Amino acid sequence: MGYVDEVLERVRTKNAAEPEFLQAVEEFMESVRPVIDANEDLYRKEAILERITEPDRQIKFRVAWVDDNGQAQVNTGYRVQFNNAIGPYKGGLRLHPSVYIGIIKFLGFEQIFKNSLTGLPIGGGKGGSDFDPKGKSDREVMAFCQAFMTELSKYIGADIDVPAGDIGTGAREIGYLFGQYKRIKNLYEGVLTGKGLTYGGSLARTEATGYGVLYLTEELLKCNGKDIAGKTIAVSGSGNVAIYAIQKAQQLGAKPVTCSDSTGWIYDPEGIDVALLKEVKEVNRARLTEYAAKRPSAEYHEGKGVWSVKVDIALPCATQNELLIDDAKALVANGVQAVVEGANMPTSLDATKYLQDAGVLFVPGKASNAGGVATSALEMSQNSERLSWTFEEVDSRLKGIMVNIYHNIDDAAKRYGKEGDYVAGANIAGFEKVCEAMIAQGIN
Ligand code: NDP
Ligand code: 2IT
Repeated sequence: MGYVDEVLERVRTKNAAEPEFLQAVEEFMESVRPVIDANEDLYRKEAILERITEPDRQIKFRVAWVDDNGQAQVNTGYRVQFNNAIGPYKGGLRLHPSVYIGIIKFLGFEQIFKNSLTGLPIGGGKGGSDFDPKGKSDREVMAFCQAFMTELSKYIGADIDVPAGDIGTGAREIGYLFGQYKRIKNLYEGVLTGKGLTYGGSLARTEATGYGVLYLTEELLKCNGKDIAGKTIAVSGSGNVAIYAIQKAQQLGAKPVTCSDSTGWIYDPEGIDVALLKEVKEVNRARLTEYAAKRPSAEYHEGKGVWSVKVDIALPCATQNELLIDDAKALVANGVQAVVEGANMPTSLDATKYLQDAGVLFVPGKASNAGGVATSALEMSQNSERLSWTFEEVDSRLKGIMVNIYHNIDDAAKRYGKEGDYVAGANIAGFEKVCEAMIAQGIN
């Protein structure tokens, strides 16, 4: 058996109860197979694949807090510090009831290669908890965040590990987490990103992931002889990534006609009203039914369905495995030209293959949603020099990074005879830098 298959078998056996982690590893292994096969003896001797699929450490802890009824509640907290070959661990904190170690490991693993693709010095990590912020009062969220950080603070630091937002963790949560870190450590440092603008945050970080998805999409289309202007787009999700993807798509002359949340979805043939969506989701923290009630042109549907709409481009921006094989078939039947991931691993492996085989331009999240973490790294730079840059400066760097990522993944795919396979290109380009750094630093 070849080295790749040997390690894949071992990873499957060892992590059998973590399907999302295995899915991420399987995609990665298939992509880097030609790189490994070209120099199998070296990589085997270095145990590079065993080392890169085994986190540096996994921290798991109890988070006890008191709810508004005076009742003590207990959640589980996680931080997986996956790989710091090219920089301090960096990656978000997910607060969602579905969180368990397999979710955090898949996200941390993806983060290694994503962070490498940004070209900035950041390693891969991820954390979170099975805490559900939905329906909790601000005081309950604060109590949870303070308890969570009380333990997490032992393991992180501006030069060690720098967490940020993800599903369920936005500006409010980052504020409470930062306040508690500062109180415990008596240290004012850039230990988190996505901070508020009054205490070390960067302009354009809020917009960065969604904007970045569109900057990459624009370059992808341009280099494939197409234009984003005039395109109709299906977006899923209605959180941080989705909102700013919709906003930038409109600025580029495209028309996003859908969005969704965990209970239903909106079809708005006149184009999503971003100001209204922001009011419903960012200010009122309400359901999309409220959007439909205030927007005569919008239809609200219960359940899933955004991929059934006829569009030119699909941008999954909600969560993992939200675009499955039947969705891919529906999109292709409706003539979709590009699928660009805003979320992490939103497309299942069989759906990805179906789209690629049908000639759809497909870009994986580790490349297309890297604008968020890239701008987090820019926030770290600003914190280190104790300065803050203008919105225009950060935004123009973000755009440059996304254009660069597109060309790097395109080149990597071509170098291995896989032109147009951006999944292979992203994994290969992300892996090459981390691999070289790991080998240079010896066995550890
Ligand atoms: P938010 O919490 O702001 O929004 C998440 C959105 O997805 C909400 O609309 C939510 O609906 C929906 N959603 C979440 N889980 C599910 C689910 N299980 N089923 C259906 N819908 C769901 O998160 P973000 O926008 O920050 O993150 C979205 C995706 O983008 C995630 O995959 C994240 O890892 C990824 N990402 C985020 C980055 C960032 O900078 N924030 C950077 C790179 C990637 P509801 O409100 O009903 O829960
Ligand atoms: O998945 C991701 O890249 C994020 N949630 C952002 C991580 C970060 O450190 O900004």
